[in-house]
Amino acid sequence: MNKVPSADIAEWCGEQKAVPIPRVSIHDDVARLLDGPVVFTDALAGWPAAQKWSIDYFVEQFGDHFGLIPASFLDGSWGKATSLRDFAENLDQGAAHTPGFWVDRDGLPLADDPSDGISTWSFYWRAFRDYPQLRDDIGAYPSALSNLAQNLPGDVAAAFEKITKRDFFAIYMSRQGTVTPLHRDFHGTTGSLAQFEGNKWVTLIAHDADDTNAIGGFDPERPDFDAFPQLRGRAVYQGRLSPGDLVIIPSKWWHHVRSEDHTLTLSHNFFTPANLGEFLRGMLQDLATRDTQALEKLLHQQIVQNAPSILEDS
Ligand SMILES: O=C(O)CCC(=O)C(=O)O
Ligand SMILES: [Fe+2]
Repeated sequence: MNKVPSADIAEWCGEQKAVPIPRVSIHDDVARLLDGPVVFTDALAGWPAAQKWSIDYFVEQFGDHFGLIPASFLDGSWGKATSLRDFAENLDQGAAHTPGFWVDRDGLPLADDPSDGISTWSFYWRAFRDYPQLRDDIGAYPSALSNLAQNLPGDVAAAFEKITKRDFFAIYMSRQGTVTPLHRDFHGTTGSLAQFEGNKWVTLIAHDADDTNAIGGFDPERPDFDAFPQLRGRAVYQGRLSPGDLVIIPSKWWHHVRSEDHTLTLSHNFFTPANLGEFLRGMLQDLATRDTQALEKLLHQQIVQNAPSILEDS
């Protein structure tokens, strides 16, 4: 049967003993703790969202919102186009039963159900693009975090999001049993997950400068340290995220998340004085890639447009 570890008792992760993620108050002297992960237990108390947000509330407010629901966090190669209401009302049944139609990564309809019986999935919702008023429901992040991203002017944040193709804020609605596999967040940003409904079991693994994305193949629920010897001796933290909790995922730390219930979470990535440089470097690299493509297209057009005169001249 499912064992349900309590919030302050972590499990063994294979041969490695996991450390319970420290549960702290915004009133504690947390600066010394912030080298590693923490869960703030009272950070959301004053937020309007803490009183308002639930899956039912979003269905009431935005039920007709139509979205593409990726069936896999990392691959995103297919999903279902459905409404927020249909998604939420069919959480017990799963993707195969939810009204809507299957689409590939470009949003083109698929003739057959590609889900292969997979019924755990998340509605990753870039809600703040469509409904910026939701930002008013989010309060301040703990000052100890030195979050430089939270109060960026809207147009600056929008420009950054456009360039990186990532959002600083997003909402996850997830079916019970959904797993977000091990990964690290973009451009060295600090991650945070604010929990509004249901419980999540979070595993965090310290990063190393030599890490490559291959580490993402490690499954903390079936740990194989022989296949990933570089993870031997690495700090592993675990804890349960319950409504009202805010977990901080330090820059570049690997994380794996299991929804123990149907869940509602606000994800917020940000930069601080410590990782602003890395974020900007990552963003400039994105911009360079984008520019190169634009330049290529422009040159291509120029060449094609001028082709007749070149041909005439010859
Ligand atoms: O809550 C989850 O399932 C994982 C979210 C996450 O890791 C992220 O937003 O980067
Ligand atoms: Fe993440």
